Amino acid sequence: SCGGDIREYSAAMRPSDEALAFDNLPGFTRSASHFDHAVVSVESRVWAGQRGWKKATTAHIVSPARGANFAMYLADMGEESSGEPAAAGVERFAMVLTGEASVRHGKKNIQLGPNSYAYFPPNSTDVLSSEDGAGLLIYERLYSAGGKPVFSHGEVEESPLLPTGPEVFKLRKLLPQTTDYDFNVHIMDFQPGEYLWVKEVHYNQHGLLLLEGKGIYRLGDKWYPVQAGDAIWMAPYVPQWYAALGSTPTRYVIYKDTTVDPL
Ligand code: UGY
Ligand code: MN
Repeated sequence: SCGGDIREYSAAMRPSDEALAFDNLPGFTRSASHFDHAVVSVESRVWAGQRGWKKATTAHIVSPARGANFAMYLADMGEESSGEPAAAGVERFAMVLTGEASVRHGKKNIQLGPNSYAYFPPNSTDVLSSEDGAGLLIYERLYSAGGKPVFSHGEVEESPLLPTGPEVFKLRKLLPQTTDYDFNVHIMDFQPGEYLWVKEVHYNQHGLLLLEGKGIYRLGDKWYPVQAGDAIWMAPYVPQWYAALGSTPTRYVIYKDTTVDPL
């Protein structure tokens, strides 16, 4: 029957919280993939088993299939899980995002809590494991520098702040800045309203994970609203710029291939 039901359209007047969570909109994603950059937003993770990872799943964000010289993925380690060493000649950097992992390095058993990291040089035999579960960010690449990189580990906040020239963001580099290393992992902190001074274009590649905060990332001629959990791949020479917005600071972690001869 008609006439009896009163139909109101309150959603048109004032969207519900659910409607405002755009990531729940069917078929909608902020993820984007272009020849020189990609955004992999939180709702686009695909978890799968991966050789070498026991009782763990991984979600790849960047790999050479994109033309990258590195791989970037998340590892969701379950109880009593482990990650075998990387393939021969491959170096690995792991940062703990959640939970607790450990590394057996020689006779030492190193505990890695949230916000700590470890670097495994190529052909390291050290095994990563977790008793109660952990969420990890992993970077890997075929080592190319011909030096002698060594195992190291640390906690982000204990790494010293470095000078940034005209930039206002706070900068840490988690690996030694020597020619023994062909990449580094930077931690960058912005207060809301702070932005990159340099509208960067450079030969280096990046794999970025936004750990906290939100803002606008410019990649090429596109502008992406981004929030904690979003990941970004930047190819060589893609114009890149970030402004931190909202009411809380931004922190991101970013891979950069350094001291590699661009020729
Ligand atoms: O070091 C860098 O290239 C860094 N500032 N890039 C970036 O944040 N997109
Ligand atoms: Mn850059």
